[in-house]
Amino acid sequence: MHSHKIHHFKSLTSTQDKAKEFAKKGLSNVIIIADKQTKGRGRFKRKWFSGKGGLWMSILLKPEYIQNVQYLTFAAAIAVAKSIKKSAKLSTSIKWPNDVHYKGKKLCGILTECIFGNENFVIVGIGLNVNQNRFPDGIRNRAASLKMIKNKKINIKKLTKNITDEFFILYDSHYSRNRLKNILKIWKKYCDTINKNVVITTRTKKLNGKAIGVDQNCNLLLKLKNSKIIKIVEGDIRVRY
Ligand code: BT5
Repeated sequence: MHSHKIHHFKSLTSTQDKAKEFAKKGLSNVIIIADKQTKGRGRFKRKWFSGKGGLWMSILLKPEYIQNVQYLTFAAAIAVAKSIKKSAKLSTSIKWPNDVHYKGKKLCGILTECIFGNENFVIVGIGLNVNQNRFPDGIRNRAASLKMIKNKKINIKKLTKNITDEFFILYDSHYSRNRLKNILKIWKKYCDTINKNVVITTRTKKLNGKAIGVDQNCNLLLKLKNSKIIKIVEGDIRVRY
C-alpha cells in the first residue's frame, strides 16, 4: 500500500493551498490536515465553513497518468461513508457528485483540484463535520456534524486514519490500475441520488427530471419530462423525495 506522510497544522487558510505549496516542491503522497481553516473553500469558490471540531484535510497525489479525476472524488466519498459507518456506527449516503449526507443534511463535501505541468498533481480535499456543536445561520438547516447526530464526541484521529486507509485501498487497487468501473460499482451502493426525481441547478440553468444513472465519466444522466436523456457534468442537486 502507498506510504504517505501526514502534516498537521493548527490553522491554515486552506489545506488545498498548503497542498499546492507541497506540489510546487515536487512532493506527493502527502496528507495535509488543519484544525481550522480561515479560507476553506468549496466548488466554484464557495465558502466552506471550517471552524474547530471538523476534519479538514487534503490528499496530495501524483498519479502516474491522470484519468478522470472525478473518480477520486467518488473514492473519497466512499472512504468517508465507510469510515463513518465504522467509527460512528452511522449509515450515510452519497449525493452526486461530492456530498456525504445524513437525512439530507450535509456532513461532508469533497473538492478535487488538479495541477497540470511537467508533472501532474491531484489534490483531493475532504471536509467532514465531526464534533462541531453549531453552524452559522446560512447553512444551519442544511448541515450537520456527527456529534450533533450521535450526541457524542467522535475520535477524529481514528476517523482520519480510517478515511485515509480506505481511500488508499481504492486508489491503489482500482484507480491506479485503471479499474474505474469497480469504484463506480461501490459508489452506487452508497449513492441515493439515482432513481430519484431531482432539481439540478447548473451555472446557467435549472433542470427538473429523474436521475437515472451515471456514465463512465461520472456525469449524471438526467431524464427530462419529454423522455430526453441529458448529461450533467456539474451542478447542485436537490432530491425530491
Ligand atoms: C464542497 O463544495 O462541498 C467541497 C468542500 C470541500 C472542503 C474541504 S475542507 C479541506 C479542503 N480545504 C478546502 O479549502 N476545501 C477542502 P460545494 O459542493 O461547492 O459546497 C459548498 C456549500 O456547502 C457552501 O456554499 C455552503 O452552502 C455549504 N457549506 C459550507 N460549509 C459547510 C459545512 N461545514 N458543512 C456543510 N455544508 C457547508
